[in-house]
Amino acid sequence: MTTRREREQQVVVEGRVVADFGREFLVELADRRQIVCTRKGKRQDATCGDFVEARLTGSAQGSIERLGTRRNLLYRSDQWREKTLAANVDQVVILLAPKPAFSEAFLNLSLVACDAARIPVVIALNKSDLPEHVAARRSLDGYQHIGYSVITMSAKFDVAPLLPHLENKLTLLVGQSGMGKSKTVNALVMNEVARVGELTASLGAGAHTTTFSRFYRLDRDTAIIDTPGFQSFGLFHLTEDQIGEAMREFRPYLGRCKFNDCAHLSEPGCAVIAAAARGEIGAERLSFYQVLIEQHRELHELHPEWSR
Ligand SMILES: Nc1nc2c(ncn2[C@@H]2O[C@H](COP(=O)(O)OP(=O)(O)OP(=O)(O)O)[C@@H](O)[C@H]2O)c(=O)[nH]1
Ligand SMILES: [Mg+2]
Ligand SMILES: [Zn+2]
Repeated sequence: MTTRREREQQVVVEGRVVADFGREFLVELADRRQIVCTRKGKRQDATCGDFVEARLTGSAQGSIERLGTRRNLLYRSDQWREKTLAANVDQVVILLAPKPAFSEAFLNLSLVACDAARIPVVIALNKSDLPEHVAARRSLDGYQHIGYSVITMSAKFDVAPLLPHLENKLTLLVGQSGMGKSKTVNALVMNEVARVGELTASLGAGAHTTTFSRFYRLDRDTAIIDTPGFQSFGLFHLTEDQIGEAMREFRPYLGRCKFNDCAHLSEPGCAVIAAAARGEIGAERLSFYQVLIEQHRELHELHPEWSR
């Protein structure tokens, strides 16, 4: 005779990670039941969006036994650690705001990370109800020019411009703290499901800044993942070539430099630098790229043990 508890422990179920609390994960099963899972003895390597097999250890508890193959994985990294953001998403919406003012470096780093992970991107400027949005929107013209979708919206008053982009997709929302990711999720779900950080007079992170990633279903085939804001999108895990290829307007010129191993910093006969001099590549984007490569080299020289 086996006890009920023993029988439950033998049951392996399939599900999807819908919240990543760091040490524990919320896994949604086929019948929409959600169980809290650990991942014992392993690295905490599961992430929101992962398909998993879990062994039941109680009526609403389990342990993740196996991760399914990932279609894609977005993560950031520095010399010390890697942080997964989500897996198996259809697209990323990078949420920006005019106030607090978004960082253009953050935007460029996010674009490189998404491109290197082969995940399509939409750039969304939120808080269009604020007067500062006009200048902020103008600063995004260059991104639209090189082929990115740029939309303007207000989580507070009008999320309609975002809707057609979300349909039948799993979207990952990323952005710095205070841009309005959680407010956007609440507007889409039409409920106060995600805690919004009402900024205090001191500015900085609100009291309700998001601390873990969570998946919200909008309809049967549409869902969105809210993530905690962060300030710097570290790309330590990428190679210099991957970074160069992720600069989409560089692509027509790659392979045309005088030297095969040209890093487009100051080498003679560089096709990328020549294109920038003719105005075919934006000076700010080239300078962002060059500073990134220089920082990347410094970090990798300090930590050769991690370099590929
Ligand atoms: N005026 C205006 N304020 C907004 C809009 N969207 C969000 N906010 C405000 O911006 C602040 C931050 O919003 P959140 O949704 O908590 O921002 P977040 O991106 O989730 O921030 P983290 O969780 O810290 O990463 C709150 O005070 C919101 O009320 C908007 O469209 N217009
Ligand atoms: Mg939030
Ligand atoms: Zn070059």
